[in-house]
Amino acid sequence: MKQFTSVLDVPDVQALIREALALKANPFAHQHLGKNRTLGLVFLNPSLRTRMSTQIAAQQLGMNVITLNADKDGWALEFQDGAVMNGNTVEHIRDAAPVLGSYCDIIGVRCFPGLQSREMDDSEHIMRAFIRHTGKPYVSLESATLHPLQSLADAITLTETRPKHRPKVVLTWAPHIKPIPHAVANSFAEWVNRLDVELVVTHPEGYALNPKFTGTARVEHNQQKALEGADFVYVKNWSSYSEYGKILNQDSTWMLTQRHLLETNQARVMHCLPVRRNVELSDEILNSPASLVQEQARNRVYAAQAVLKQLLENN
Ligand code: AN0
Ligand code: CP
Repeated sequence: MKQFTSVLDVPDVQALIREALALKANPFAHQHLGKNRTLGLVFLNPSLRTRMSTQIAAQQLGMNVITLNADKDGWALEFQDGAVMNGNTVEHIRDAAPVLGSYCDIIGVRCFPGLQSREMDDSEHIMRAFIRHTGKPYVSLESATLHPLQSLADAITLTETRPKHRPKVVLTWAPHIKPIPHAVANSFAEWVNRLDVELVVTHPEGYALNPKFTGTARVEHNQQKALEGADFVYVKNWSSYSEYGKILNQDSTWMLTQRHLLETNQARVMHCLPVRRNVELSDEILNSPASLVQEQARNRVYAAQAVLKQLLENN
């Protein structure tokens, strides 16, 4: 593995999950691997979990870590080829990225979508520019369309808590006050489709995700019907994909509450965090044993560690 941008980069998903669980049991077993190697983390957007868990993961492998908050501390970057840079951008990615590549052995970048142009966001032009011009192994810290480290942590959490039968997993849209990227939902669907589970996606009309990522998942517009018999409910907001980046619906009946769980199979509830309490998900669920959100966040460390370990071993 030379890059980790999507489940498609992973040769064996089950082996990666097993690797993460082994690291969770013994996090300091490979401290020699990262000796004298540097991980550079570049954040074009905010982060709590991705920033800290990836740093801890790298340190547990013996790596050095440097973080650049490129949205605040770095020069404003230009990504357009041939741009006449007489505006607000100060440095071109063609100049900045090779510098990062010369300082670091592995590069991680967080680059949210602009949610203005679907074509631009779908092209992943920012991520692709970093990969191309740093020339180093790359780990996505959430790109315009996918958040694979989150999904790997979610797959680890599902594996740890999975019942004996083939579980039903429901990805449900929830309300939000801001236009939110599709990356977490796309990525969750893409990864869960690789596990031996039944995946159902539920959302109001107008919120269909890109089928490139949801694949064979069944779509059910009636949320209550979708939730029947669910073993896991993954709650997430996303903006419209067809009316790109727009908020079409803020119907608060879609907020997940205890009432929504009545017909489930005592479902465990998941969310990637940060969560808007009492907008996306009710306090009563988040404060109850049904919630898996802290387990998911903890597994971010071992997801990142398994990925970094493979990148160190193979490059
Ligand atoms: C981001 C998103 O949904 O992509 C980051 C989640 C990890 N969430 C928000 O912007 C609230
Ligand atoms: N879940 C997640 O990626 O959180 P952060 O945005 O805080 O990194």
